[in-house]
Amino acid sequence: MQNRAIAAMFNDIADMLEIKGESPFRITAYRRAARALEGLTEDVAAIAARGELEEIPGIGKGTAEKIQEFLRTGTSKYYEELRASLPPGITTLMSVPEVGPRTAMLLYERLGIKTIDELEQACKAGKVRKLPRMGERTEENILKGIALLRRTKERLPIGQVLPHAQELVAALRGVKEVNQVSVAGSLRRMKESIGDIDILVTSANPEPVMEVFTTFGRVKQVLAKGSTRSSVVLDVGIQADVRVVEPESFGAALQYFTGSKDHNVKLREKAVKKGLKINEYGVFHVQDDRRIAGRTEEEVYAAVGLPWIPPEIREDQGEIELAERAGLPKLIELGDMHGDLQMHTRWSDGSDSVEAMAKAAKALGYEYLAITDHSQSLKFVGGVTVDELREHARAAKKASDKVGIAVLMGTECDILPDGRLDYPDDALRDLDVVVCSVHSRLRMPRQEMTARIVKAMENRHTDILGHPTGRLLGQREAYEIDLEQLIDAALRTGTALEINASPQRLDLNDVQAKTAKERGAQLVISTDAHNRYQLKYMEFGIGIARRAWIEATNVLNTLPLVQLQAWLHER
Ligand code: DGT
Ligand code: CA
Ligand code: CA
Ligand code: ZN
Repeated sequence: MQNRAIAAMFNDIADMLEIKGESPFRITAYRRAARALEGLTEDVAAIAARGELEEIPGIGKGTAEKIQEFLRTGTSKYYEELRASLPPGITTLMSVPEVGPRTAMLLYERLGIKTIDELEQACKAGKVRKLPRMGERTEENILKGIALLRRTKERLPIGQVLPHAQELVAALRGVKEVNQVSVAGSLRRMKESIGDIDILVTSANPEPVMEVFTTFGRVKQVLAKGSTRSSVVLDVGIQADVRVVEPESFGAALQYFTGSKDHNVKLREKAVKKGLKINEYGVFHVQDDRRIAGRTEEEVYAAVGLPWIPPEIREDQGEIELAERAGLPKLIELGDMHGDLQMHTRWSDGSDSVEAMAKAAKALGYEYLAITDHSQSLKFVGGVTVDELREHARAAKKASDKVGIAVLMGTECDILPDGRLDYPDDALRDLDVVVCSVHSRLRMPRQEMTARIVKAMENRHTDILGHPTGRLLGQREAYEIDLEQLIDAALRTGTALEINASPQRLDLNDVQAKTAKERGAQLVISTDAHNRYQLKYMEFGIGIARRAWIEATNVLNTLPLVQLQAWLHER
């Protein structure tokens, strides 16, 4: 159905006529026509075919002609000419919350402003207040609008976004007028950073849905509120858009707005070869515009001869080609995890007891957990001394018996600057799980740092290399290391590489984890939880692993306890 596309064109025309200061009559006519099309349940092409366009309330002779032209050519000459007649960039100015069409044009004509940067400079220089109907207040408001626009344009780490998005989705799900709800976009693909939150909804009655969306507790500002689309800014400083789509188009819209763009481009090319076209409304035969799919994503992929492809791997990394040959991996799922192999307690810098962590792990359905407090040289986080290790192990055993879950006694042992480990061999020997990580002297030259870590992996007591690159998302770059050499060492020594699921780390990242997996390295996914709530971080680790095409068999802590212990003993 082209109804929405034509409505969008009419709204654009109205915007541009407003910029040009045209008669309010004509502007209103286009806005009314846009609304009429949006409210239509029947395909406008069918109405046009019966010659009944002008019978639609809100459609007149001029707009009816443009609808027919659009149905024939996919655009309208008048629309294209209008666009060409306006300075490029003028609609960019209108994206600043305080700037409407008139102001945008005034700014362009009087001050030659075409970009948001130029607008900012002009406001700061006090030039804007001298224009008619403007003042100091207007300047201040425009500057605030620009700041907000910039803030909301920044990307946020997924850890800061996902919880709010989940809350928002839950709030929408609670509205009785809502049928289906899903996040789309980069969040559904579990990218490590998110530009904005995209949500899709089906509802026969969008008004109460939009009301709940725009009044959600974490909304800081409402950017737009309409019957098919609304946008807000959440207090964490990220934009969220909700779109209401028709049930028959829900799958198509979900597919379209999940992206990635590259994946969608490839999919559309494939459709074209079959005489089909895919858009956010459905899959159609090019010849007669007959719809053949759109209600579910499965339907959309099936229409082009593919199985459904998980969102996390929709990045045009060969997934479409593999899907064609029915060769997609069976991606790991949260439910595959049997335990968590890195966490901290009050024995070092964690804030919960061993027992509290054990209870929380059990509540997550795990069969085991490893307590891996910091080692002795990390004094500033209360690293466990050799003397304390025995008592620490007794506490782990006690918690294990009391809670009824296997508590493995471990350490996150520091890798010293020369590559030795922070505990003597006879202390390491008594531990069930040894995770080794770098926490000091982070700025070594590449060869030295790589050799340091490789040496630690060569220690026969090392089981897992923790947060292999040391990056902190948005705060600290990775150490200088040669990851290929670390993977070589992992294969040679049988050391597992960690995907650290803490949203501050996500280390290995998706690309690195994919390389490690392809080379056959053994992986673990651990939360590095510092309190019992953080055990839930596993979700982020699973996201990274799925983006890395990882299957349950690639990950050690999907093993049942007995098999995990066998692996640990062999070493
Ligand atoms: P983000 O928000 O920057 O983290 O990344 P996305 O992927 O969520 O991107 P966004 O929010 O701009 O758009 C959501 C999805 O909508 C995107 O993944 C694919 C689709 N999409 C958006 N704009 C276009 C476009 O111009 N062409 C195509 N083919 N798809 C688009
Ligand atoms: Ca997005
Ligand atoms: Ca978006
Ligand atoms: Zn660590």
